[in-house]
Amino acid sequence: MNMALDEVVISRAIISEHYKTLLEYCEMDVAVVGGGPSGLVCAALLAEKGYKVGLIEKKLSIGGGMWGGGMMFPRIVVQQEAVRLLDRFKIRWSEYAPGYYTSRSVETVSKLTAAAADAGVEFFNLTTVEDVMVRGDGRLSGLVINWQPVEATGLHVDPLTIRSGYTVDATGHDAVIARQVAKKCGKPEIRGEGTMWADNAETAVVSHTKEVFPGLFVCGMAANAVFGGHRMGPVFGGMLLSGEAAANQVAGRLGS
Ligand code: 48F
Repeated sequence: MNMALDEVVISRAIISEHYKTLLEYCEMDVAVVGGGPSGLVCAALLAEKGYKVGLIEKKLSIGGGMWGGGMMFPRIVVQQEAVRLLDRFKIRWSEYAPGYYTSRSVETVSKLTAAAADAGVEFFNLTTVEDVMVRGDGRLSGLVINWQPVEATGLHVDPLTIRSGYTVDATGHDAVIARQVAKKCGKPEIRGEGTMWADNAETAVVSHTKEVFPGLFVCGMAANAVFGGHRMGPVFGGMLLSGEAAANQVAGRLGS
């Protein structure tokens, strides 16, 4: 026999489940800010290792700049070095020319997101990081968050603060967290992103993936924006590799 659905039970279920999650994630091992390709890979790999990882994304959807492929053609290009990561996340690809592999942007975002969810990453979408917590020890130890619609509509509503063992700035071209730390604490130096130069940018993004302030790592385009690296357009191997590099470095700090 079918039970009649009660609207209020539906409301209570949503409020009580997410309320529990919010309380639980007031403190977490790693906060990844930005749900683009680099943040998704970083979050998924850290959660797979057993860390408590929250992914904070200001938009409604996860996926950042990957959905649109190149100029709305929903395909991305990945170079040889990163094909193993496509395989790891069971993303189908085909070889276009030696060294150039393509995959579908929608499938790629979806499978990275599914892998992160399967690994236990908790998603906080529609949530903006608007400031950082740096206390007497001079270390980034937390994030000041608010609902994105509050920011978008300019409502005067005070935010809340969460604590994270490590933070990964995966906010893309804007490098929002690193810029906020630089503005408030005087470092790191933000050089700003360079011109289009795909080959150079793709190598640099991995070497620029590092801790730039105590407690703060940068990955993806945010890493190139901090260190003055170039942009690369719709070749995404560097984003995946940078997310992996950030995960390995953060895991190295957290230990087992
Ligand atoms: O831009 P994005 O996809 O970052 P990424 O991982 O990848 C870059 C590529 O998409 C592409 C490229 C490479 O080929 O050049 O641009 O470096 O995703 C960044 C995400 O961060 C979110 C933003 O909405 C986006 O989904 N974000 C930005 N600022 C905030 C934020 C913030 N203050 N709070 C929460 N999320």
